[in-house]
Amino acid sequence: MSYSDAFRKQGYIVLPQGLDAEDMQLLEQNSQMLYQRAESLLAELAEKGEPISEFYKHNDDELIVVPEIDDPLKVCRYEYIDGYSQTMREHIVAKLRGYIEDLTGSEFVLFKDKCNAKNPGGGAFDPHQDVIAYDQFKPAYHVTAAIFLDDATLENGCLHFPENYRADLSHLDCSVADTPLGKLPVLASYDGGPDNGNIHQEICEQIRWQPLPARRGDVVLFDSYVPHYSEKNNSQKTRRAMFFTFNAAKDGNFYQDYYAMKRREYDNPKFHVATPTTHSRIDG
Ligand SMILES: O=C(O)CCC(=O)C(=O)O
Repeated sequence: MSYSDAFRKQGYIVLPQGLDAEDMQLLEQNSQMLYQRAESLLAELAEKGEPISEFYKHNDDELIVVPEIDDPLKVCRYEYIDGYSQTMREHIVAKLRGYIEDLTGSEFVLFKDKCNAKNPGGGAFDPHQDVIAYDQFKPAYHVTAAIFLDDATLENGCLHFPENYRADLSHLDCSVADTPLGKLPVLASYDGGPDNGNIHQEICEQIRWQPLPARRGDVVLFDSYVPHYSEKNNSQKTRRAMFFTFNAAKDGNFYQDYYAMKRREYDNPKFHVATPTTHSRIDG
């Protein structure tokens, strides 16, 4: 099966070692710089006693950092990588966009990005479809490139994808979205409460899941409809992965609008769907 057939069927594909040694060296240097910035922002804000949500209302071009649930000084993730780092924009993001354009045969632009730190003992993401979190913006179809700065293993909480969720769930009567890949299902998810954004449990149980361990340097491309989850990191080391989400260029460029909204509404649970942060938890 060709890459694009596999992508159409499963909603994801792996490009083994899609980033070469030179890319990884550049990525490593930049991610260390970005991580340090994220850490020092948390420390500065804690020292000043300024709530993070207030800080971002008047800092338009700063890296966006989200702390761990149980430690306001520990980085859970950071975002706005392309906006903050010219090197990342010109080398890594450009390369990933090229992969997506080759795969789909159309032009794409960056929609959002992030680096999940996934620290020991934390970082589980419940089963979800990414598209649920993006519905306040026009594009209805996105492709994410996940890249791994550390091997993603069963122990440290690698991603899990379905073998073929559309076949598993073909009997379900659910809403569908029109996408460049045809009609794709929008699965019922919890709205509010501790499971906000997660796919209903009884649906998850009907999906045949498979783990997708990945090596440092691998690239996984997945669309915004394919359900996925990851378990917590049971190892002693942080597992770093970056996620660059693109939308079709014909739908418009929303990167700056997305982050302007995120800065205004930092605590909005929309921006924390199925994520392991306190913000994803709202009272239903
Ligand atoms: O970082 C992970 O383990 C999973 C991330 C994920 O599922 C997501 O960001 O949608």
